[in-house]
Amino acid sequence: MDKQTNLENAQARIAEASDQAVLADLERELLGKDGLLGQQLKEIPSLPPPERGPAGRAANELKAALTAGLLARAAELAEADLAADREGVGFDATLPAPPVERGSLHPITKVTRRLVQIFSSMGYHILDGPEVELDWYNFEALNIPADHPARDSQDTFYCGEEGRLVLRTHTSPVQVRAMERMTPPFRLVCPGKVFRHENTDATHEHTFHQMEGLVVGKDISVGHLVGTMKTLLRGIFGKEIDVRLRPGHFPFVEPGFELDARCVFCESGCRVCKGTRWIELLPCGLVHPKVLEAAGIDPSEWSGFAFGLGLSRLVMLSHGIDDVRHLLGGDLRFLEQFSC
Ligand code: FA5
Repeated sequence: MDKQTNLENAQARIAEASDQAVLADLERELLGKDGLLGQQLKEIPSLPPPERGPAGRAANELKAALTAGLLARAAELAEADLAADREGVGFDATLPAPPVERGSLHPITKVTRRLVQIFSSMGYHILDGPEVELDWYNFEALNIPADHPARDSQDTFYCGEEGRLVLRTHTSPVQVRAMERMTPPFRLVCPGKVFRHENTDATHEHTFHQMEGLVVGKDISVGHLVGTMKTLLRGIFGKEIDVRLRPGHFPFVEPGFELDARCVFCESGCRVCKGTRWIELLPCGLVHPKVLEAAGIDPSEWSGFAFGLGLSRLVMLSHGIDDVRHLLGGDLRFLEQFSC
């Protein structure tokens, strides 16, 4: 059979295809390796060289003709299906529409947005920084040299050559990047994802969220820090909440503190505050002069405070979630509880 007849036969079969499944089989048969086109392509290498060019062009034309025929028939069948639906039982314009599934914001996104709102209203810049960070910004510039024991408390994912790159273990490196670029006075917060090589449990994830805060200005004191934290808590919980400071050690702040907030869930001790009436909220302190210096800011002229809020922990607290692993576990049944 000559090539023209082959093409005509194929076009006739396409025109007769009774539904999309038959058409799909036909497409495989005609355009596949052993089909009409495949056969024609296979013959080309065995042809005398002067005939190969024209044979290649003919194969391309065949492919274009078959593809056009298949597409046209697919469109006809789709139109016919639609028409049948309109006439038959498949379509009833009076039926109520199926419910639309609504997505929702992740609770971490919601609390982040709320915090951004609170801090923007106090004139803070909102910054972002890289999740894959240089060792310098994550540790060295924060007064944590290579042999410092504080590195052990933030189990690190090292990546890149010679351990120069890490997945940031906290949002504090954004502080340093910001101080390098900005001229004091300034205030900023930087929410984001951080990573630690943790043995995970109900309160420890390998990937979680923090929000760093930094204020640099003249005569910044612990009083400014406490006042700002109380404003933050008022914004989140909608009422005045007492806070207290305990000594804490972080090489990039001096003095360093752990800030606790009065339990918002009870009057006399509960599961969340473990009966103490205080909830451990965030580490903070006055920026260490060496950190200011490393970023090119004169510590004899400027001072500042910094804090590192665990966002995952805050979401757990405000929603009574008992396991941090639910947050990024991807279980929609968990997340659907927060839709609104
Ligand atoms: C820091 O990461 C310091 N960069 C915070 C800081 C900033 C101190 C500025 C002083 C000044 P720490 O390792 O304690 O500190 O972590 C801060 C918060 O992150 C903790 O209070 C906790 O809420 C949260 N966090 C720490 N590890 C995990 C974890 N594995 N899973 C979930 N949340 C965690």
